[in-house]
Amino acid sequence: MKKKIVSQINLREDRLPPGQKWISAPIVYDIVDELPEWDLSKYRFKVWGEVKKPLELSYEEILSLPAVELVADFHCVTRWSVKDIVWEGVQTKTILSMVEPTQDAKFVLVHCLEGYTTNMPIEYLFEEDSILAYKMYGKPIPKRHGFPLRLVVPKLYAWKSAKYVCGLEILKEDVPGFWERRGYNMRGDPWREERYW
Ligand SMILES: Nc1nc2c(c(=O)[nH]1)N[C@H]1C(S)=C(S)[C@@H](COP(=O)(O)O)O[C@H]1N2
Ligand SMILES: [Mo]
Repeated sequence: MKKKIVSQINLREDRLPPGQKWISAPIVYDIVDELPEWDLSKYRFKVWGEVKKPLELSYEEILSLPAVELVADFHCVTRWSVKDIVWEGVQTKTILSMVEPTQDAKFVLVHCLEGYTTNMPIEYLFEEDSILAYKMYGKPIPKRHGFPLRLVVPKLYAWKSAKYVCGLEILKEDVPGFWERRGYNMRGDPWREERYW
C-alpha cells in the first residue's frame, strides 16, 4: 500500500500564511511561453555536487522507486493559496539516502528542463512532505503544472516547487536561482513572509 502523507502545514492552526487568500486552483506561471515536447526516452534525472554517489535515473527508474501520496497546500508569493493539492511521487529524502550527501552539503540548486532554477537549504529535502511528483490528483501531472517531474516543497512558497525538474545540484554555498537572482528570498518561508529580500 502506498504511504499517505498529509503535510504538517495543512494541520497548523495558522494554516493560511499571513497576507494570503484561498483560491480554488493553482494559476500557471512559467518563465517561458512555449514548452517543447519532452522526450521521455532521453529524459534523465541527475543528482551531483556534494554527494558521495552521484545519481542518474531514467523516468522508468523514478517510477519504480517507493511512492507516496502527498496532500499539501500550495502558497504562491503573489498572495494566492490552494488547499489540499494531491500529488504522488518519491520523497526527496529517499533520493538523498541514495546519493549520500557529504558533510559539506548545505544547499540545493534545482535545475529544470526549460532552464528555470531555484535554490533552498538542503534541510527542506529531508522533510517528510517534500517530494518529486509525477502525478497530480491521481493522473500524470498536466504539462503546464510540471510534467514529467515536479519538486513539491509545501513548507516554502510555490516558486521553490520547480516544474520540469531534471537535476539537483547539491552545494556547500547558497547559489541564487532564477527568481532569487531577481530579488526573491533565498529561503521563502510563507509563515515568515520571506517573499523578497
Ligand atoms: N520549471 C519551472 N518551475 C516553476 C516555475 C517556472 O517558471 N519554471 N514557476 C514557479 C512559480 S513562480 C510558481 S508560482 C509555481 C506555479 O505553479 P503552477 O504553474 O503549477 O501553478 O511554479 C514554480 N515552478
Ligand atoms: Mo510565483
